[in-house]
Amino acid sequence: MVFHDIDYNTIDEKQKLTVFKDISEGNCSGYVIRNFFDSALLDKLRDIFYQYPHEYFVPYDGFESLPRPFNFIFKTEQSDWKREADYIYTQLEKKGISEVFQSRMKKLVGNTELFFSSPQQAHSFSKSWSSLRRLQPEKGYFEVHCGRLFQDANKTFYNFFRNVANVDMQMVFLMIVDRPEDTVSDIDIYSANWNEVNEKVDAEYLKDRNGNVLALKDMEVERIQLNEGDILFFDEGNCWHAVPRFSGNKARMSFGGFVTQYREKDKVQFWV
Ligand SMILES: O=C(O)CCC(=O)C(=O)O
Repeated sequence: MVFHDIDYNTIDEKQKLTVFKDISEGNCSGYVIRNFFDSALLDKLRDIFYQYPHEYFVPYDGFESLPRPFNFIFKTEQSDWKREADYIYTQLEKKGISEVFQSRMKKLVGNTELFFSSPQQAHSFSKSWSSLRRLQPEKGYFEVHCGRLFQDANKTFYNFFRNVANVDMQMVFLMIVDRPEDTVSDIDIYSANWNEVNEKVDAEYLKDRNGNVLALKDMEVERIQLNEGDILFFDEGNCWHAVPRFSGNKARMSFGGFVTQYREKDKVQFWV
């Protein structure tokens, strides 16, 4: 697996980075862009999370997300999810984060057009272009998964989106806002790709299309380390990945969202 590792401050216009094109065409596995956000911007993200009334958070075990993940909306009140999406969208605008994020992104994507989901969007399930997630020490983690695993469970959404977008190319951006102490890996990305490996047996085993059971512990894995403010891009839909449990006192906060390619145009949509 090849992950390009570049400091944002060293990128000059002549470099013409094409992050999403490279990932979607399989020219690399992903990009880590160091220092994409500085500490002042990270503080603003923390404020957004902590200023949201705590009693509104749905208490999942060791995990909170603002807004809650879109695949939970059918199980909960739509109005709660909409309030969360509206809150984060408005705050990101107000604090100037959307503007900075978009202008910095432009430096990474060549001619690819960027489209950001918003609460005003009439014809979509998605009402926010990003979410803030917090995992608690010892308890919080994300078991091995990949985006395509969830397409069947969210057929209505994906069939709708499929009309305009190549939903099988669902990339992701992931920034670490608060990094726990002593973390070995911020995210483990396995060499298993949905094209060959399309079944999850349990938290430790996957199954390929020939029926072979594969142990994660024997698989090639990229253990990505991100500092606060670094951002990672990869093909979340097809590459199996996991966020391991961690210890200590500090919670892990991440800021991220999906980035889906359009069909007809060199365009991507940021959404959650
Ligand atoms: O670290 C996170 O916030 C979640 C990353 C992840 O597993 C995903 O985006 O699919």
